[in-house]
This record gives sequence, structure tokens and C-alpha cells, in this order.
Amino acid sequence: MEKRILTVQDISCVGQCSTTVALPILSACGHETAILPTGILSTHTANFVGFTVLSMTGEMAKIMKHWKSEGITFDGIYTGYILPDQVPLITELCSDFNKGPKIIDPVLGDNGKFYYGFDEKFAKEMFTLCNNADVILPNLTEAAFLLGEKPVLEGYDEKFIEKLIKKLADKTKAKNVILTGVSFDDSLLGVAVYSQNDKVVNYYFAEKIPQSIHGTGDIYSSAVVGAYLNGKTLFESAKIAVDYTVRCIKNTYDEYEQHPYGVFFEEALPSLIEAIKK
Ligand code: PXL
Repeated sequence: MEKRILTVQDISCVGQCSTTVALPILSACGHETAILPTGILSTHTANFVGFTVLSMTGEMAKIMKHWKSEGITFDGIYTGYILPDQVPLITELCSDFNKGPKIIDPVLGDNGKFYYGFDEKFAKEMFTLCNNADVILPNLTEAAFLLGEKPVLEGYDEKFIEKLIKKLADKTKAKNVILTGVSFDDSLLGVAVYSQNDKVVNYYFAEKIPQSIHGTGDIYSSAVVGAYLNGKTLFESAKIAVDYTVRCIKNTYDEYEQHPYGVFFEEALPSLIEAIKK
């Protein structure tokens, strides 16, 4: 039977991120996907000016109350971009409505900076959401912010990454951590995957494309969730999602000037489905 997964993140009406990428990716991976929008924005907050933001906090509480009365539960919950006052509600959601893995993409920032409207206080709230998660998927910037540290984005070595990922797993008590945006040289970019089970860090790298495009984090996390809930191991899922994300970036690279705000993830969906079927 199909798994029913709930994804909790905003609807950016234009922007190829959050719910508008999670929903098609999870559907393509064969999962029934329910959504809980945390906000409705005209666009995402990274490449646009004057965007509108409507917080859905009040409506989220009403939606959850109705779900409770209907006895609705999920085979997994995957959260992404949320707004600062929503952690208590989402914590309740994860404890009362979830019968499967709790997967948290702690969306806070990138390239050493917080996204618009986020700060250290919100990072502390996000930290509590990561507590006891099955999987968390921070990038290097988010990993540092969760730990209250200054992001280190270059000039680091394996020892540094291993210390960072283990500290994050120990402090949050997350069972698994996938750290994204790891690169030890100019040619390769990838992920470090750590599991509390074996206490080992494994890496997977692919070709580094010299352009950071917005929304790739959401595409990556959605593909990991899609593969993982299909029974792939976490490391297999991490690999499948790297290969898929790189394909999406390659599809977009030539048109970056005209389309700088997101990646064309749609055309590469068949390759993701193939990788999951293997
Ligand atoms: O891709 C993360 C993300 C999701 N949603 C909104 C954002 C961002 C990052 O900036 O602004 C609204």
C-alpha cells in the first residue's frame, strides 16, 4: 500500500521550492502526500523584493483539531520551511499524528546567512524540533546555526566535518544526520551521512557545478524522503538524491541568467523514479 506522508512547509506561489517541489517529488516516488502549509508567500524570500507573507499558524491549529477528530495519522512527517511561532504545534503534530519517521529539514539559511526574518532565537526553536528526529538534513550553515556557532564554509577538512556532524547528532539526539553542501576541493560537492547506529560518517560526492541556485536544498530533501520511504537505506537515499539534484542543476545551468530563482526539477523526475525502482 502507498505510504501517506505529511509534508509541513510553506507554499511559495512562485519560486520552485518548498511545497511546490515536495509534493510532485513525493508523488512521483509513489507516496500519497498530504500537506500542512506553514505560510503562503507570493514568492520565496531569496531572489525577490516586496514578497508577501501570510502566516498559517492559526489555521494549522484548526486543521490539526479537525484531523484529530477524524483520527487521521501519517506514515511519516517531513518538515521544511516553517515560521518562528510554529515549533510547539509541529512538535505536537509529530508526537500525536505520526506513525513513521520524523524527518526535519531545519530550514534556517544558506551561504553563512539566515534567510529573511530568521535569527538565533529561531535557530534555538528549530533545534528543539530536531530533538529525537529520525533524520535531520541541515546544510553547513544550518548545522552551525543549530549549534549556536559561526558557519565555516571553506577550508575545512574531514576531521572538522566529522566533529560537527557528531556534535549535532549528540546534542539533538537525532538518529541520523545528512549534512549537505560538503566539499573538500574545487571539483566535488556532496553530503556527509552519519548514523547513531554505527557512529560512522560516510560521504557521497558528485560533480560540483559552480553556481549556487536557490531551492536545491528542498529538492534534495524531498528526494531523500521519497527514496527512504520506499525502503531504500538512508545512505542509498542520500546518493539517489545527490544524483537527482545534480541533474536538476545541470538542466538549469545554461538558463540561469533568465531563471535564477530555482531549478528545473521537473524534467529529471523520470530519472529519480528509475533510481528508486532499481
Ligand atoms: O528553500 C527554502 C525556502 C523555502 N520557502 C521560503 C524561502 C526559502 C528560502 O529562502 O524563502 C519562503
